[in-house]
Amino acid sequence: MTTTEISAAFTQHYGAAPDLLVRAPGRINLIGEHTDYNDGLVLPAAIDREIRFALRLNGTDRVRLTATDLHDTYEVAVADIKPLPGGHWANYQLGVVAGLLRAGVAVPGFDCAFGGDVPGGAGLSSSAAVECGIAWGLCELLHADLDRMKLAHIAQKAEHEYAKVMCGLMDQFASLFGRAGHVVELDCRSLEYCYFPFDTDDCRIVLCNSGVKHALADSEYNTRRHECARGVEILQKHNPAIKSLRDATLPEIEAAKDELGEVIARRCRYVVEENQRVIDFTKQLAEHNSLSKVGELLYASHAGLRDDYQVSCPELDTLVELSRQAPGCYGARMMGGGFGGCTLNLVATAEVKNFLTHMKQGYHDQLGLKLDTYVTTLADGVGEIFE
Ligand code: GAF
Repeated sequence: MTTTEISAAFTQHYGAAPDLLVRAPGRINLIGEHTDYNDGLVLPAAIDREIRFALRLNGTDRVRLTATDLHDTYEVAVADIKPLPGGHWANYQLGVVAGLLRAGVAVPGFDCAFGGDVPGGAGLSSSAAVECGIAWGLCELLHADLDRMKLAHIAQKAEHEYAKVMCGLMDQFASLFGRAGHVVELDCRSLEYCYFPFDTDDCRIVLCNSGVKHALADSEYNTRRHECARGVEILQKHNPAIKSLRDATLPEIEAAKDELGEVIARRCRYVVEENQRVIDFTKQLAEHNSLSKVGELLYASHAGLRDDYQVSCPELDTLVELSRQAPGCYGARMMGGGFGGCTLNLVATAEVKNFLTHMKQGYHDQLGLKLDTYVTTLADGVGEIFE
């Protein structure tokens, strides 16, 4: 849905024009997967796929929401907000309102129509975009002075408490802190961050959407978190300085491998190696800019996610294998939580067209599936839309 369409839907439903239009982008992540909730490093960016909101305070005590893409509405009194069962789409907004109230922002009734072009279930964090857009938009309308990091935490908590996914901070951070033409490294422990220009004259970030989202994605995500926490408990017995997997080393994991058991040892090993890959990746970006070197890191990340962290699926593996023979492709890996969604591919700008043809044909030939692709542009984080 375009901004004009969302604005028109707002006026039709609520009988007046909106006071504020907001855009909140989806995200990609170059490298650093499943490291955010382990106090580790991530390297995401906001992209030119976004959720757009039309907003206005309505002078009542009621929150009224219209999901324009779903042709559905939801209404509740602010005082009655609680998590809705059955994965209801309104949970993301309601969770944010609950978080703002807890942070001392007196949220009154408001009207909101929203929609956009972040494909759902593609691992591009449409849910984080919804959370961050409503959080920022309400603060604008209410002149509430919460900084963006605080908003990211409120949005993350909404995901925990209302969507019941125990996510890390990466997706919300990327949607709020994106900068056009840049990727941003976040240290999820210190919350320090650093922007790196990403030059698209040479290379584009291309997403290949496997078109699958396995039902177990959310439950397996929470399981991985528990496995990592269990790993830390065991490693701590040997070295009390280990507060999270960020602090562990490969020799320490090797030494404790009998106690950890095979599965947890693999999870721990993957996280430690992936953190190192983020360091190696940003070093390349800052110093050498060798695309084939960063491409190798992407393939290594995928292998770890597939074999040790075990969050890939046959469709994603097929796409990554196809990319190896694709024209102009430096590297590829599955992206996001896993069990479906997109692969991220680094592709020489001059070869993007040939790359897409190769991938679409190969995916169809091997799995009989249609492949949607997105050639992304790196965008600014959440902000107002000026028409
Ligand atoms: C999902 C989560 F929401 C993020 O916090 C992150 O853990 C990611 O999976 C995996 O890197 O997108």
